[in-house]
Amino acid sequence: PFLINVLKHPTFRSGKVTTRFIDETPELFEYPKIRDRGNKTLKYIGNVTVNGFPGIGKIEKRAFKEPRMPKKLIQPSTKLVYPKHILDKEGPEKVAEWVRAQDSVLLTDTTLRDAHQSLLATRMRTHDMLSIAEETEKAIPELFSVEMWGGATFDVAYRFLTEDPWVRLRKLREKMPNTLFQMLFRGSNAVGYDNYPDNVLEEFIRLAAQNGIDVFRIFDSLNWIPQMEKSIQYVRDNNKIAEATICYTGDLLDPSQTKYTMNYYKRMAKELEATGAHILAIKDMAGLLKPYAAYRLIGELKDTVSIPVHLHMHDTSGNGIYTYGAAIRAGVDIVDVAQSALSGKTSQPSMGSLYYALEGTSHAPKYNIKNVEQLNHYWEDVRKYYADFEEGMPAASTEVYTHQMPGGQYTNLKQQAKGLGLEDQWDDIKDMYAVVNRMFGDIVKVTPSSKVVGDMALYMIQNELTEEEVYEKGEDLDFPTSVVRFFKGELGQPEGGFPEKLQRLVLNGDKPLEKRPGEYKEPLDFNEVRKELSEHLDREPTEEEVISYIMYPQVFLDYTFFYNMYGEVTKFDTPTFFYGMRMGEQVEVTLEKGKTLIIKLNQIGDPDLEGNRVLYFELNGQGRQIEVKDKN
Ligand code: 3PY
Ligand code: ZN
Repeated sequence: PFLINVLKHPTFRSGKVTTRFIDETPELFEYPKIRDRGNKTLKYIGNVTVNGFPGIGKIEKRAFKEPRMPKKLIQPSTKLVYPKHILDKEGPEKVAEWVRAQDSVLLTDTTLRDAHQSLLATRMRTHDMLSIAEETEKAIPELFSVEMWGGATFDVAYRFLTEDPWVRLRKLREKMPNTLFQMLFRGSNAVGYDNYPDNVLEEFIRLAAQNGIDVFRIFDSLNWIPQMEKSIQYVRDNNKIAEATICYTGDLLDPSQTKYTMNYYKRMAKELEATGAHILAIKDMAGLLKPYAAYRLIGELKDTVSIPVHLHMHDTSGNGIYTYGAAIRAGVDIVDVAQSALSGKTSQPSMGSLYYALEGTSHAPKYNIKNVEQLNHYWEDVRKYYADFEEGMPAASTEVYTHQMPGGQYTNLKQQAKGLGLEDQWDDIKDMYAVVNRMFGDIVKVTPSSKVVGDMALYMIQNELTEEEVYEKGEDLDFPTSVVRFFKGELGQPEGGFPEKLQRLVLNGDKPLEKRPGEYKEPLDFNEVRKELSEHLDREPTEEEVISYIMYPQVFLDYTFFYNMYGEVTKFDTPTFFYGMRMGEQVEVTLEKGKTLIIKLNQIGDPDLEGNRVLYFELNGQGRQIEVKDKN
C-alpha cells in the first residue's frame, strides 16, 4: 500500500518531488484501502481539528444552532402544472409555449448555484442542499426552475469539498423529482476554462441530461455564437431545453456606446433563435443593466424573437429589483432570484422582495410568500456556517458600473489578490480591471474572459505597470498565460476583433487562430482515456468519472486520493467538516440508513518530536486513538 500511495500521490505524479517528499507527506503512510469507515471518519475529523480547513485555517469551532426547518407549508389550492412534467411528456417546445402563455412572471431560484458562487466562494455543500430539497419543492412548486449545477460548482465540489458533483445532481434529483433543474454551461468551455473538442461537449451534455439536468443555459464568454452552436444542438439532441444566452455588458442607453447597442443585441437574439434555442437568456453577470435600459432591451427583444426571454442579473449595484420591475413591465417571461438570506450584493435579487414589489399586479409571481419566508429561516441559519468564506462587498456598491466585474468573479479575484499579497491594493485592482478592459477593446467579461482581464489587472499591479508601460516594454514582458491564450484566439473572437498593437506584443511573432478553436481539435478517444484512468483508479471508471477526468485531470485525481483516504465526507454536518470537533464534543455521522457513528473527542495529546499528536476519541462508545501530524 505504501508504494501505491507514493505512485498515486499528486505531488509525486506532478514530478515536483524533493528528497523530503516522504518525510513531509504523512498521508503516504495512511493506507486508503483500509475498509474501516470509522477510521477514515476519525482521520478526517482529527486532521481538520488539528490543522484547520484549507483556505480558512485553524479556527475554534463556534457553537451553531440547528438550522430552522419550515414548520407548516401551505399547499396550493388549485392543481398545478409542473413545467418538468411538460418537458418529460411533451418536450422542450411545449415548455416554451407554456412559459409564453403565463401572465405572471416565472422565477428561477439560484440559491443552490449562483448565489453561493457569488457570495460564499462557491463552497456550499451538498449536505446543506439535500436537507432542504424536499421542502423547497413542496414550498415553491410554482418555480420555473432551480439552478443547482454548473458554472464554478463543478470544479469547486471536487477541488475544495471532496464531493462528486454528479452525486450532488443525482441526490437532488431524487428529492426534487417535479422541478426543472437548470445548469450554467460555458459553451465550448463546458464547466472548465479550456476549449474542449466537440465530442467532449456532446458527451458531457449527454451525461448531464441523463443524470437530471433539464435546462442548459449556454453562453460564450465573448458572445461569439460559433462557440455555442454545437452545445445548443447537443442539448436539442437530448430533448432538453436549450437556453441560449446573450451576455449583457456596457450601457445600452449610453449615447457613446458603439459596440453593444440595441442593434447588436437584436442581431444576436435573432441568430440565437435561428440556432434552435428554446429560450433566450439575457445574462447580466455583473449587474450593469439599468432599469430604463432593461425596459427598452426586453421590450425590443420580445418584439424581435418569438421564444421566451429569461433575465439573469446580479444585484451588485443595489438596483436589481428596480431593473426587474422594468423588465417585467416590458414582458420578460422569467427572472432569476435567490432566497433572501443568500440574495443581494454580488448575488441575485431577493425572491421575497420581488414578491412584495409586484404584489397585486397582474405580473405578480405565483407562490406562497409565507412558505418562502419559512425556507428562508433555514438559509439564514445555514449561511452562518460559511461565514469564513464571505470575502465579498459589505454592501451594495455602484462602482460595478465602472469596473464591470461579474458577481461570480468578485470574491474569487479578491482571494487571488490575497494569495499574491495584494489585498491592500484591492481598490487599485478594481480600477485596473476597467483599464485592462479598455486595453482589450471593451470585451464581454464573464468566465473565462473575465479571468483573463483579472489576471492582467493583477499582473500590472504586481509589476507596477501602467498602460503606457505595457505598450513600451511589451516585447520584454512575460504576459500571463491566460492573456496569451486570449490574444491567440483560444477563447474565440471578440466583437470587433482584437486590438492589433497589443495582440502583436502579446503574441510576439506567434500567429493567432482565425477559426473556432474546436475546429483545430481532433475528437477525443474516450476509450484511451478510460484505460488511462482505470490504471490510476485500479478499477473501471464510470462514464461520469471519465468526463470529469477529461475536464479536470489533476483535480479529479486529487479528489479520488482524498476520497480514498477520508471516505464519504459529505455525510458530516458542515461545522464539523470545516472546523472539526471541540474537546468533549459529541457528533453523529450517519453513513447510511442504520449505520450511525457517534463520535466523541476526549483529548488531544501534545505533539511528539515529529509534530504528531494523538487524538483520543470514542467511536460508538469504544476508545479509538488517531495520530495526526500537526502542520502548524
Ligand atoms: C460562471 O461561468 O461560473 C459564471 O457564473 C459566469 O457568470
Ligand atoms: Zn450570474
